[in-house]
Amino acid sequence: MPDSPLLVQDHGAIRRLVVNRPDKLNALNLETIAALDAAFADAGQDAAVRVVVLTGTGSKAFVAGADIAQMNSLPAIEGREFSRRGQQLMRRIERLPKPVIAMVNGYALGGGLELAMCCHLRIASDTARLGQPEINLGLIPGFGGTQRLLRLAGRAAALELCLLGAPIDAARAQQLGIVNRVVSTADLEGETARLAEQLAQAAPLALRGILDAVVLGGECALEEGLAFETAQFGLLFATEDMREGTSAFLEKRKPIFRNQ
Ligand code: CO8
Repeated sequence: MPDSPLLVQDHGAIRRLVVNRPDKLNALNLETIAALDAAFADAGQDAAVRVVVLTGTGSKAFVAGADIAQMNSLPAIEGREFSRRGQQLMRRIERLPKPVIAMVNGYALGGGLELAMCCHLRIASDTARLGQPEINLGLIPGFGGTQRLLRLAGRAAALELCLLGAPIDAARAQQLGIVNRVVSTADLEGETARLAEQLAQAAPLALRGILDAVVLGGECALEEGLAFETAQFGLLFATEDMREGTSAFLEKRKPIFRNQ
């Protein structure tokens, strides 16, 4: 029986999804994209899951891109379908109602960087290298990279990475706002676990409100985004967790959030 292209591991309320094609530097073929799509759909619906951590097997790569060998053999019409399925997955991750952390443990290239950019937070090892090298293949980013890199790091950085195709190191990626934190390889698992644990203890409905307001609000005009934020803020007054959080502050104790 062949190894599964995706490993699913639960640690309490934290679900780890591990792309598992180390011989191909965790490149995304259609099977892996389908497995990720199903796994994120499941994580989104499972009330026991409060945070998702996405990473790749091994110490060399997060994901080194879409599978070039598979793309090379695809006829034009299927190339379009490949892009469509990839984009559907990226959008699902970005719109997940719970936080997703990309633990970037090595190369995040092409579709791999696009995958990391859909996640809500990115923590990288100091040896990671990130880039959009599609130009070297006669291609452009096809899983939303032109748009998300532009929004994350601005036009100059998006054009530099996509036009020149050269990868950058983790420190430069942090300077450009592409990754949130950079830590040593030895600390990557521990720091990611700490971050995930902090999010797992937070009020899930408020986390969801933030994700909705920032992700969806960021796609609107300011006036609409502000109206959306107000609506989300007001809705949280109907939650037990908001009463618990404010009461705990007043009673000088730690809140316990129950997702209600
Ligand atoms: N696809 C398929 N196989 C890959 C990929 C990939 N993206 N990356 C690495 N591999 C394979 C190699 O072919 C090799 O396999 P084998 O041992 O069978 O020859 C194995 O992984 C190990 O790789 P290397 O021997 O090349 O390892 P190195 O340490 O020498 O180099 C690099 C590491 C620099 C990461 C190098 O492997 C590399 O440049 N990889 C390609 C990176 C890349 O160009 N990524 C972008 C791909 S295009 C893309 O992602 C488009 C997304 C949008 C698609 C839209 C759908 C239409």
